Amino acid sequence: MQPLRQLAKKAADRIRAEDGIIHIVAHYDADGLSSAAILAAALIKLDKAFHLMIAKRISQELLSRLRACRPCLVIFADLGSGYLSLIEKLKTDVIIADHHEIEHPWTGQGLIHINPELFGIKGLSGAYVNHLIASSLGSKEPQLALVGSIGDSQLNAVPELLENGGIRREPGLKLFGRYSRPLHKTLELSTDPWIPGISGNESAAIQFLAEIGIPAFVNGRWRTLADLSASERQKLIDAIIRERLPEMDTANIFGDVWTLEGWQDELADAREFALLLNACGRQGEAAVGVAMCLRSKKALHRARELLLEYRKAISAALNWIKGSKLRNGAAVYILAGSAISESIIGPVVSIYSKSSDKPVIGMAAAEDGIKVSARARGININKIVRIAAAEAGGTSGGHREAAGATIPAASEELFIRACERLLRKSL
Ligand SMILES: [Mn+2]
Repeated sequence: MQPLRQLAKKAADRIRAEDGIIHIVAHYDADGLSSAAILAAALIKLDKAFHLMIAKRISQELLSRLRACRPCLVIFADLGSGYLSLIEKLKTDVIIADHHEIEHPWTGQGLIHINPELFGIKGLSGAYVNHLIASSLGSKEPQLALVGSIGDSQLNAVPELLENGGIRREPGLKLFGRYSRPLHKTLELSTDPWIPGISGNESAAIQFLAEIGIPAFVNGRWRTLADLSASERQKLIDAIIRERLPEMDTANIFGDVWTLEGWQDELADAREFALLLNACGRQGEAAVGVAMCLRSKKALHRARELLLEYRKAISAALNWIKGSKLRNGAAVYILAGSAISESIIGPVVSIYSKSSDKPVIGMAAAEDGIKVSARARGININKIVRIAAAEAGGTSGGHREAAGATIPAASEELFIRACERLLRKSL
């Protein structure tokens, strides 16, 4: 990771030298919002003036808005590498700190491009790349870098982040609400993994705890998963596996649990932190997510409300899919129109693709055409989406197994035909 660090230092030097307003444009998911907060924290410490914009993608419209600010330095965080030919037209100094696939190699004057893909390094997040810049500026936020990495499932830098301190890793139950929900609620509301006979049934969850001898209510308050002693936790794990998960993949329920020291309630759990950030960004209140990263208590309250709305929107979308006839070819196509919001089509396709052995490609109506989101295992879906989107007159960006694109309205048939041709060739 040495070459990355050198580029990060170059970026840090450029930032230090800037006396004007620094414009940051960050992606709107958990990785992008933690990237934004990491940069913001560093710039605040240096007393630099900055302006922050959160974007779903780079568009002509976004670039015109930027250009109107006459920026002297723009930092693109967790986006940009897929849109070099558009960014080039900004004609200003640019730092791109991203990890998405690179559209074409522009090495223009005034560009510092930091992306692990440049060196063939995989598994690093946008937040980690921005953490390298911030570290070079003397501001370390390894906890936020971890949250972003978890949000994007890019975990290769985790051992290094752990060395910075402030993060505890232990094997445990991958259930949400470890700090924030009564234990029986955690069990009841667990949908991934689904615990047969308990998920979706509050009284069954309470009864289950009583049967295995774990008190749910002590000293006038409901206990959380984090309140359990080590032996109680073991008892719970044994009981779930023995009695409830005979045919289920138990790996699904166990995994690394990350505790962030110095953070309260659900923010102490890095997975929950990432989920809250995603909810803020995708429910259209990205600023709340960034403020939460910068430790605003009010922002956390608002984020909780947004998470409730986000969960509702996702389960409504999954229900819509269940009741719809999907197009089936070399991939499964979800043509959602305006039935699913473009800002959640990505997470919805992600969840749906877990139960599909074919690539899954979702499409939803967007302000500027049709938003496409694709997931696949074992093939480079990004390449396929990139070519198909270009044939349909659109733009794209993403990773090997998760890609997104925007194509013009009414071009979905063109796009699907191209995907089918390319997929059949690659299978
Ligand atoms: Mn990312």
